[in-house]
Amino acid sequence: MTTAAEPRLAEHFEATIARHDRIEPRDWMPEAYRATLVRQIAQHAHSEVIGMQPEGDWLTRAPSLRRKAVLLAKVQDEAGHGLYLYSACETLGVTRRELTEKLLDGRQKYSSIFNYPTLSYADVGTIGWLVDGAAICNQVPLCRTSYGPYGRAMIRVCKEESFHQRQGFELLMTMMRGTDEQREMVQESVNRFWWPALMMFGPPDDASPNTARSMAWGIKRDTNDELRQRFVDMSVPQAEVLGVTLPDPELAWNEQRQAHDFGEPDWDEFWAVVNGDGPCNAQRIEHRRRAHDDGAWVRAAATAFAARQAEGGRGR
Ligand code: FAQ
Repeated sequence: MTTAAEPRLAEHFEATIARHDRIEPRDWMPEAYRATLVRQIAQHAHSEVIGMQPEGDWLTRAPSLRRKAVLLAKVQDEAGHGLYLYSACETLGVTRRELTEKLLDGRQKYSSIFNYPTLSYADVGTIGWLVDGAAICNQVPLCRTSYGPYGRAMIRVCKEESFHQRQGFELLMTMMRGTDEQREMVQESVNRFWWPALMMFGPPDDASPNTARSMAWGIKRDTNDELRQRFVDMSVPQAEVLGVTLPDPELAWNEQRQAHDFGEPDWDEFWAVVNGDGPCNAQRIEHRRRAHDDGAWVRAAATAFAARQAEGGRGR
């Protein structure tokens, strides 16, 4: 509904964005800005929660108590990130229930990376190093996003993702100092995850329908290609320290650009995975649906308890 005050409110909104100040839940915002935030924050929250599955698969098979404790802490952190992000999204007038329904019936997405399987324990290290590494590249700029609750959630998430990346790198380093078989496991894992990690940043800028608008609103601070480049430049020296080869024959330092040239990810594979046809899409959603159904009694008990408290409160 358009009101007489709307042009003035829109002016105030535009001025706030131009000053790089924060929009807060109480502020007026254009409907398209709100919808874009709900889309991105929900996708991000769903990614954190679905992202627990590939690593969670290895909790019972961790090679030592120490590795198990570290992995358990990491997977629990991802659940916490999901919760901060669902809460940030709720400040935009949607409920957690709506968001969960949209994830389960395919109306909202989650990151393509979590539709790939984890085939060996080296994958736990590679996810920490490359997937959390890519997440950090993407999310550090989001600490300065224009919507207050999202930016504040990102600050804490980024601190924890840094620990996640370090534990992954340390795990891979330990394996690289081990046997030939362990080194092969690491290389094989990096070969499988490198390209999907590059795809996490989304389609190339000229095929990204949302980037220009999201940049203008200060929701995104960098384009998909800028972030992908930053990730490649960050990962190459780390791969050298580890002693692994990144599986891209086109990867080379470009003196003129002061950046690495690299090959083109397989965008057909990316869109197939995004549109539901990746190696684990069906399994991930099925697992999430089962967990949601199994949790029905907890939600019912919590709702009944809250109702009882409210009744008791009135009676006293
Ligand atoms: N996967 O126009 P754009 C993590 C969709 S968290 C699936 O470029 P946008 C932590 C996109 O939604 C990882 N879909 O879109 C962790 C859009 O479709 P729609 C998650 C993708 O929004 C680590 C369409 O393609 N991080 O890893 C993907 O401007 C380890 C066109 O794309 C975030 O969500 C993709 N990779 O830019 C947890 C960060 N890329 O919605 C556990 C926040 C694109 O119009 C273990 N999100 N699409 O139907 C973002 O920064 C952005 O949403 C992008 C996409 C960069 C992902």
